[in-house]
Amino acid sequence: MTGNGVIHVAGGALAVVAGLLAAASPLARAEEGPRIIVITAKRFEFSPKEITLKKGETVKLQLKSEDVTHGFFLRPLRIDTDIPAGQTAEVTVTPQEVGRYRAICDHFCGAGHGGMKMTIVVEEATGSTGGK
Ligand SMILES: [Cu+2]
Repeated sequence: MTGNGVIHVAGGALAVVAGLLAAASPLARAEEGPRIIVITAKRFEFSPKEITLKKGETVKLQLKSEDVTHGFFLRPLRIDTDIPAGQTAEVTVTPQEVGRYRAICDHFCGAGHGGMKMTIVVEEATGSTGGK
């Protein structure tokens, strides 16, 4: 029997996980990093249907496909990426213009593809309060 061997393998896996957690913690402490917004893509919609960003604020969009490959295209914000089937694509964006933008899926994904879109609202940043 190789019972001891199995135990050793399990212990090694735990050590690897612990190592990964330790390696990740310095990043987790950097709270100045970009805000992360998760957007889910599936036939034939994005969820949420609308997000609001602040002008000049850098955000990281995590685009998750729950089924097939989708696209995410928003020319004014210079976003043009594919979201591979079942995977997550990341884009970092810093909007410079206030407005309402329409992001579309630009990778054909089926019958409802033409209606697959979402809205990204960019608002004026309200950074300083009480500066009357
Ligand atoms: Cu599509």
